[in-house]
Amino acid sequence: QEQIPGNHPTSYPALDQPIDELSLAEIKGAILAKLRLAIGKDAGMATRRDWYKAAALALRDRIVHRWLTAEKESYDAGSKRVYYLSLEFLIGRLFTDALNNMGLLPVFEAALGDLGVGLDDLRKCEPDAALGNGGLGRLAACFMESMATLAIPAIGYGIRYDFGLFRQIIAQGWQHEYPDEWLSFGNPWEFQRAEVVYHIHFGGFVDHVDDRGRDRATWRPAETVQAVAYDTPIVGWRGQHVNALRLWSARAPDPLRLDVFNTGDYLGAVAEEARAESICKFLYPNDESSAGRELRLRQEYFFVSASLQDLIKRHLASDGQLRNLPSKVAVQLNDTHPSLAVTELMRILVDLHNFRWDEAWKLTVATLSYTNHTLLPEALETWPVELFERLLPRHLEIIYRINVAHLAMAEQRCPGDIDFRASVSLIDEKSGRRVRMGQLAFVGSHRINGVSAMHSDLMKETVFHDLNHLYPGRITNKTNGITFRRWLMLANPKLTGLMREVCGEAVLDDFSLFERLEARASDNAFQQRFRDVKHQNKLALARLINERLRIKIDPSALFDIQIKRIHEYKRQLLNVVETVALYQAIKDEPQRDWVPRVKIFAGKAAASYRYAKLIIKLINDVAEVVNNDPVIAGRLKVVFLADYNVSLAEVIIPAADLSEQISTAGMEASGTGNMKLALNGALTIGTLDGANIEIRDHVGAENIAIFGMEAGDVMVRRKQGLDATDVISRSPRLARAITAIEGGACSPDDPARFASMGHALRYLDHYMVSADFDSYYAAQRGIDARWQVVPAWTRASILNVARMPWFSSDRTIREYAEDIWHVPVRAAAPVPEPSAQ
Ligand code: GL9
Repeated sequence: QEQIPGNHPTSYPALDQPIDELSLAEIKGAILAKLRLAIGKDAGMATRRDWYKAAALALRDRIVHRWLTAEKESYDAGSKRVYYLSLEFLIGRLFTDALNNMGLLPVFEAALGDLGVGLDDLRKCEPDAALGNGGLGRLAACFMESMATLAIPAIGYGIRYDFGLFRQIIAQGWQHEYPDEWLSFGNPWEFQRAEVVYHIHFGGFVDHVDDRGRDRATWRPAETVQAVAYDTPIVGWRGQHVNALRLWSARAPDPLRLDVFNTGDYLGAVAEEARAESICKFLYPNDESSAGRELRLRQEYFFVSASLQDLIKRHLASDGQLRNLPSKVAVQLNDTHPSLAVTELMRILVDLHNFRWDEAWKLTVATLSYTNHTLLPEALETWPVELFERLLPRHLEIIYRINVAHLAMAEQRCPGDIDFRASVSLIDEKSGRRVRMGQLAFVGSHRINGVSAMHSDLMKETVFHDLNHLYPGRITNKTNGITFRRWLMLANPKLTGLMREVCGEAVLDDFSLFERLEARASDNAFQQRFRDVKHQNKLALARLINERLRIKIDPSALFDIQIKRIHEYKRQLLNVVETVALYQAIKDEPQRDWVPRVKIFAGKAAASYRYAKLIIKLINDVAEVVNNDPVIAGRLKVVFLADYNVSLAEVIIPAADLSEQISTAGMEASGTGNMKLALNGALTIGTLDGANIEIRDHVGAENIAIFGMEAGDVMVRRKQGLDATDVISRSPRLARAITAIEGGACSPDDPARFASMGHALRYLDHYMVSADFDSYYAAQRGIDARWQVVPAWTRASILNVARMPWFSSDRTIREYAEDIWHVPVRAAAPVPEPSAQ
């Protein structure tokens, strides 16, 4: 693979070098100057939030220099650039992330300490940027960090939502949603680019004229909205390279109709502005199901059009030739949400730059690539043709024209096969006429990737079977990864410290050195220190749980963690049914030496997903019963932590002993929480689904607990029907747990509350909760047994950490760079000098 020749230093100072007085004084001065000059306060008057902002701005200054240098270098070199289009970026907090990557964490901590403020207190003043729903958005954030680390010139494009993912409040066990006002105290990271504005059009009609035998289309839109750029710098590890995350905000070209205002119609005067701004008002809280709303389609076109206009302008300014686009530009479509890029790029090339259709098509396909993140049919977006026509008339024409050529190919490939043509068509004719965004993205991309080995295989076998036949070789796999800087170094500094000691300082730059842990996995003294670290992390989580919920948990109990969006296929319900069964078993034999366990749940349900919200209520109702039963005596506790987000994950994950990855096989495309938990030493209990399979292959089958049906079994069983009467009649334990739940044992205030759930478990077991129960229960008891053999458990935990380096998003991004984008990446970071001490 090509490497960027670099003026990067050949070695870096160790992070634990003593802080020199000069830089300490400089940083203190910088923070105080920001406090006075940018915030307008004295140290005496400043609130904690003021201090946070002053420190963030002082840090930002230091990042900006590197940013501008990196920009200039890549322009001067004429480097190819990656544009990552994503409707979601689940960033979380940036302050310590940026400090750590800049190598400035120790000096800022010392400087703030001298100024009388604690870094950790300031850190908590930063609101999470929650511009994403879950795994898909968090992946985009990890990728941005890895692209910067690997010095790939890249821009992330998305929407600057005024309100991120809703804030979750649990009241009487039920989820309630409130707006997430993350911008209400300003955002020190972003730069508004008031001069970077594009016009985005909607509606109207299309004029066609014949220009010497060539059709010329002119779109006459009815409505125009402006997109304004806001840039956030994303700094890579060791601070050598910085990329921009460019988020678009919407506004009306004419923000106030003065004539209308002067008639006294104050609302009417700002109506246009309100309509425009609604586009970036808020992130749809949908989880793998399309919102199906006009506003969502407007959001998609808005950000796609602004981003493509921006990158074309940039390309023209530096290269001048649109026919070179694919050699200078790679556009990655994160799911189907930016699929309109296919049609928008065609429109720009054909309508605005007079390209011939066929040439434009070649350029488009060579420039775009598409990542699929799920096979759930309800998540593959489709839009009614009628809506499309009303909002984007020219784009619909372009889709029809693409489809003509595409269907002709299909006919050539499988002559006379109507079903084949219907299945690959960009238009679904079955359920009303609808535009299929997955098909559109597939046809318009040179590479289509899945996010784990199994998922990519299933793509070829199921949803994209026929398209794969028509365009063989386009589908490729890129197993997801996570950034270790955030999910190990920052979230778990104690474990990181231990690893630096055992694997050497260079481990921070070269994760393959994790393997040095292997030799120590059975070493008693090392095991003890490893357990001490976990214990400290568990104490911190126990404190948080006590503060938030007034539930006291035993830090030496097994912390059993399921944190992710609440969804039937993720099977939180399987975990709860097992909890009830275990509760009943303890009640039967209270004198036995049960392994103390704390079941910790966190996650949000889509606001409109009633069944998922009922599952949350069930978890909380079960918690109420179990936690207050004197017979249990604290040996089983159930905790639901509200408002799960990136920052909460950073506290929970380092404290986990057991990681629940128990989706119905074939349904979780990859998962990334599974990687974060294993990296922090949790053992996985999981199905053979998504990246769990590759985790097993890396950590070794003896260091993970696999249970349940495989994807093939699930398909077979589903064909036979969803009735679970057979498995329930064979499992008295399951029967008893279901009977308790449906009969109101956990909901005495409303005994019928979970009757519908009992019915589903018995007769509509689509997610195989009942079918997998016995296998899961047995695997859990196996975990209990292993937990009691402390050295063996610790060894397995250490080996999980040691064998996770492959799951770094740096590895994933290298693969994208090599196989899809064709851009050079920086060599593995050089090994740091030994510490001065
Ligand atoms: C998801 C998949 O469901 C996950 O298995 C996968 O790890 C991530 C990232 O590739 O993508 N697809 C998807 O729509 N979501 C995913 O998490 N949902 C959310 O982000 C809410």
